[in-house]
Amino acid sequence: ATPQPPTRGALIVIEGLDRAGKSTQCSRLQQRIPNSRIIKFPDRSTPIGQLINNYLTSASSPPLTDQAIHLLFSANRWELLPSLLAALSAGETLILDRYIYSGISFSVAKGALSYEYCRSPDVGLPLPDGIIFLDLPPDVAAERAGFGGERYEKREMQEKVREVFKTVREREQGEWTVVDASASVEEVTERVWAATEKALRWARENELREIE
Ligand code: ADP
Ligand code: 2DT
Ligand code: MG
Repeated sequence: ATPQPPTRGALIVIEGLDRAGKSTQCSRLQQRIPNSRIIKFPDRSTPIGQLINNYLTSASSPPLTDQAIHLLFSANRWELLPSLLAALSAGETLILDRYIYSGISFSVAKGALSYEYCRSPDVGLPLPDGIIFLDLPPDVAAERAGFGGERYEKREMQEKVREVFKTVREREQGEWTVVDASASVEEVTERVWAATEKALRWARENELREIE
């Protein structure tokens, strides 16, 4: 018999505000899904990622303009695209810790850039098979460990980002699941898993699409 190409891997995105539990849930998912890998955006290890890291961690003046940093976040996704596509076609499932939805939400929340402007550089990237939004009020997030003091980790900014995320969930195509992230780690994992199983099934039966 002719050997069949492997089924493609699934593209699963975990989104949410800072300290919503994204990294915790990504690693728990990764343990449950055979042949899977976590990709974290921004990927600070690349040359573009280092520019992003400098922007987030230092109060350099003058800082990069809102446009410049926005485009760098998107470029950071485009530079990884060939390796993402290669992994997916080889059958590996990718669990993304943030994606274009953080890109739109954080930049729009700053107030100066339009929604259309912010989404346009990501058009053409692969559309996730499932997008799971971990929803947590910023005051609950503030009580969790891990406050880093990076550029966007301020109460007012987080409130605005949460608002923009609502618009993003209404406007952006894809299968969205909102999970109440204030539940216990185990409960959140069960809800994330239910959504993930759907995404894995979808990916077995459908071609990968692009963000339009
Ligand atoms: P993110 O990646 O979204 O910033 P993390 O997964 O790093 O969030 O979690 C932030 C902090 O909150 C960590 O100290 C983590 O152990 C804790 N945490 C994660 N999920 C929960 C939860 N469901 N309930 C309470 N604390 C949590
Ligand atoms: P972490 O704390 O998860 O490393 O995120 N961000 C992220 C953007 O503004 N645009 C993007 O495209 C992405 C992926 C969210 C670092 C910060 O970068 C923000 C928080
Ligand atoms: Mg994290």
